[in-house]
Amino acid sequence: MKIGIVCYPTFGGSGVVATELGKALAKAGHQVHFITYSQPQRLDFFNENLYYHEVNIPAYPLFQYPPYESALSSAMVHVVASAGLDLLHVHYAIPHASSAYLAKQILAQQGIHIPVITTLHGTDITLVGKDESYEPVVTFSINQSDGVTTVSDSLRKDTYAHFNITRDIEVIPNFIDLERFNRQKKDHFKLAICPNNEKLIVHTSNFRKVKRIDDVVLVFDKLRKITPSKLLLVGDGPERARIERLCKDLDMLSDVRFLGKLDAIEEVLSVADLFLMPSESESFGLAALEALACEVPIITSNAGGLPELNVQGYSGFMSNVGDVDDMVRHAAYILDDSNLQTFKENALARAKEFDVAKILPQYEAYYEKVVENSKAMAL
Ligand code: GMT
Repeated sequence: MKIGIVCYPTFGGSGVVATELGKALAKAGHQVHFITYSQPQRLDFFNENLYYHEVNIPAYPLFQYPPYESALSSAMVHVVASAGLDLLHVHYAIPHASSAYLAKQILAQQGIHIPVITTLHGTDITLVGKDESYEPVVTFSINQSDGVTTVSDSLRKDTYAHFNITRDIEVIPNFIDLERFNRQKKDHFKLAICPNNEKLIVHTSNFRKVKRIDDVVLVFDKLRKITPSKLLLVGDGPERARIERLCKDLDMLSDVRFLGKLDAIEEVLSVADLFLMPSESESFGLAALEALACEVPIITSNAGGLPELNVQGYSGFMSNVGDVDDMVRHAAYILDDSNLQTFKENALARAKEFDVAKILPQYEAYYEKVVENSKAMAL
């Protein structure tokens, strides 16, 4: 099949999932065309089935806000027509689904019928999308898509709850490439950070409010008094400066390191003992799945789709959002030397259930179904 993939190319779960999906589809023999405004962060793999088309957004003094959606629709029109695509798969509703709708209408006038699948990732529904500035367009473009998927059952329910959706939604969870995400031997790195054999706690995110990084810091501050440990904070974003101040105020800077944005996240996870994700809302929690794949148990909140990933008392523990003391109690239990190895083994076993080899066929089957349905509708 020839598939066009549209996504945000920079750091962020939706772009990572879209790019990894495209790479896996290309390896499986499909022809994949990425249509994005810059080269996707994880597009570090090339084979004869992968193509990348940059969306050109010309500047003009009149444009206070460059009309990205129009440029994106035009790029979709060009690529679908010139490459003879069978399907457009857009990730994150805003504005990709409405741009795809416009491209589809333009192509129909040229006698080209292109089905569109929209994958909803989380904040496009739970946060930004339901704002009245976007809601009518999001509702319309979800309803007009030929196929819609969400990354968890929780997000599917949220979509029906927040929008007037009149169509079926398929759940296809996030997945993991276990060839890349696995526990590597990095003893020298562990020794450099934890010279006295302390336990290593990791949090990775885009440092937005929804991630509740204050809770990461507060959990760690209490935990280090029970179990000698160090904290690595990976990523960057609007909350970082405030969180650095909080660590300074709590006199923790000797036990905490801010690593900033990092590509080789699997190397850090390979030396970690515990991963923290206390998010306010999380449609799936891809970063937690990456940790599990590197044999790192997880302490998460029970928000959104996290209960579909984290198995209570097996891969880690869940607590109510903001329940710092409960998280500390569970973290200390996991880190106890008599429990840690079992949790590490369970973490890997749980990650294997989301192996790309298991999830890719679900996307392929859904693609076939949507393309067949739309051919039948066009007759
Ligand atoms: O986590 C983020 O804030 C980034 C965001 C995105 O859309 O780029 O991630 C969302 O999509 C991921 C991939 O499907 C999910 O694993 C994350 O849980 C989800 N984030 C939230 O719902 C907050």
